[in-house]
Amino acid sequence: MNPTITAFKTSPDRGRGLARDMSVRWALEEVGQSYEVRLVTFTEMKEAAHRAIQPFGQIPTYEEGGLTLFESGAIVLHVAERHAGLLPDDANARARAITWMFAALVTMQPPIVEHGMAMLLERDKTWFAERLPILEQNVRVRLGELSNQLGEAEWLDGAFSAADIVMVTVLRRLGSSGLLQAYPTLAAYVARGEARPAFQRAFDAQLAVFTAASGG
Ligand code: GTB
Repeated sequence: MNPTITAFKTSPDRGRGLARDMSVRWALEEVGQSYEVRLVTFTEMKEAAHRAIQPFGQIPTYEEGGLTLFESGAIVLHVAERHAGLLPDDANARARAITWMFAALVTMQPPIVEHGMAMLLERDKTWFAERLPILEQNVRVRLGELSNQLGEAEWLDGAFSAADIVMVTVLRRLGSSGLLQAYPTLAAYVARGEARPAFQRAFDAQLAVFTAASGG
């Protein structure tokens, strides 16, 4: 039986693949696992039926037989653990890949999301002009550190892994901010991720939802 994930019925990202179902779709595509998608409205996300599987009333979720999961990182890890190809066999390398998944979500993501939310919601606030450079600098610090770590490597730690899915997905949140472009090796890293056929299939699938919802 195919797993079922949830995604926005109408994504506010307008099909740019920035919502967190993207990493789950990408992981499933990488391992060749077919999946179903249940689209939910913002209202449905906050209802009891959805909160029973996602306590915070968000997407994505993952249901497979008797198993129900939420948190995109946990779902990607689950997919990677159940299929070959997204985590190294060597125990130490596997632990390092999982460490990088956490680093993406817990160390890289917060300043990126904080910056994105301010750009979205605080532009009209009196403090915005003063706050923006601080938020940008917080992002730059992390991008600089990640760039130093990645160097000229193709992926975070050896072969492509679930860690790269999560990290590339997080970095894509920088979107049109222009912040990533100052770090050419990171921009190239994201482009390498986006060029993977599995990424493209995942991207096209979420874009098709937006196109259909907007009558295209
Ligand atoms: N930690 C959770 C996870 O990783 O699964 C976070 C899940 C989450 O933030 N889900 C968001 C959601 O359901 C959608 S992805 N929000 C509805 C709500 O909280 O009421 C976040 C997101 C939303 C919009 C854009 N965008 O427009 O660009 C990008 C990302």
